[in-house]
This record gives sequence, C-alpha cells and structure tokens, in this order.
Amino acid sequence: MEERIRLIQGDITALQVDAVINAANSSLLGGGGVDGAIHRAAGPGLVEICRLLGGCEVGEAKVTPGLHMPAKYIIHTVGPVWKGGQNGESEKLASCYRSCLEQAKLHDCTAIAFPNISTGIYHFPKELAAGIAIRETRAFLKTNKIPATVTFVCYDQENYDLYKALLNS
Ligand code: AR6
Repeated sequence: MEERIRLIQGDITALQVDAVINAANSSLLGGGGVDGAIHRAAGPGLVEICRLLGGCEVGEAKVTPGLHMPAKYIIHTVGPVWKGGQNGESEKLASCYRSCLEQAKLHDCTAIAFPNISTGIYHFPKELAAGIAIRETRAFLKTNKIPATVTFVCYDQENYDLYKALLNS
C-alpha cells in the first residue's frame, strides 16, 4: 500500500484529521447513514450552517467547520444515486472525489478521511465505487502535495475487504 493512502474500518466521526468527507444529499440538511452520524457528532449547529450554503450539486463539494467533531472541517459532497450505470454515475462519483480533494487542498488540509460515498443508501456497486475512489485519489496525490495523507474509512466488512485487495494490487 502506498505511504500516503491509509485504510481503516470504523466510524469516521471519531477521526483526528483535518477534514472528514460527508456523503450528503443535495439539500445538505442531514439524513441517514454517515450523514446522520456526522450531524449528530458535529451538533445541531451544523444544520444551521448548512442551511446558508444553498444545497450542493451532485459531484460537487462544500465546506463547513467540524464544530464538535475532532476534525477541523467537514467537506460535504453529494454522490450519485445508482440508477443502473447509464446515467453518468461513475463520472459523477469520480467528480465527488476530485472536488473533495480540491477543497481539502484549498483549505490546506494535511490529513483527510473519506467514507465510501454512494455505496449505502444510494446503492452504487461497492467494487466499482472503490476502484473509482482509489483511482481518483492516486491521480490527485501524484500531482499535489496537499493533502499529504488520505484515509479511506470503511464501515462495513465488504468495503474494507474490497479496498484492501484493490490497494494492495
Ligand atoms: N462512518 C463511516 N462510514 C459510515 C458511517 C460512519 N459512521 N455510517 C455509515 N457509513 P450512506 P450514500 C458508510 O448511506 O450511499 C444519507 O441519508 C456506509 O456503510 O451513508 O452516499 C444522505 O443524506 C456506506 O458504506 O451514503 C443521502 O440522502 C457509506 O458510509 C444518502 O444517505 C455511504 O453510505 C447518501 O447515500
């Protein structure tokens, strides 16, 4: 596994990193899954700040403070809902990773952590999503010094095993 990419299994809200990425929906006003966990950990002030952002398009990213989380920032991105694969889903997911990495760089985040965007409630196939996440991250790190490290945080065993295999290949 390359030095600047890390893999862990667990809850992203507990991580001591500069920025945690949130797999949000276009309203940015909270939801289930990792989004719900991040809003609970950050506290009720997060939805108030998000309300001022005017939502977010699929594939784009917006930044808020981490509030009560250990992370300084939350980078909210909106993944695509899987609709069979013929609706630009892969390109939109790739765009999420690129947008988040760009925002991390703009905010001088040395260490960031990604959840497995779109692979829960949005039903994106996990292996395809993992391949896109790793490809886009490797490409960005190759041409950028910041972020210095990217941690993929897998919640479920299936994603963890997929990432482990792909990162070691
Ligand atoms: N830490 C890390 N990963 C987690 C956590 C956690 N605490 N909780 C869940 N995951 P999902 P999506 C994993 O459904 O598919 C929300 O309602 C989970 O196992 O959170 O992008 C939003 O508001 C899965 O691998 O996000 C949107 O409406 C991954 O996070 C919608 O869900 C993503 O699953 C977004 O759906």
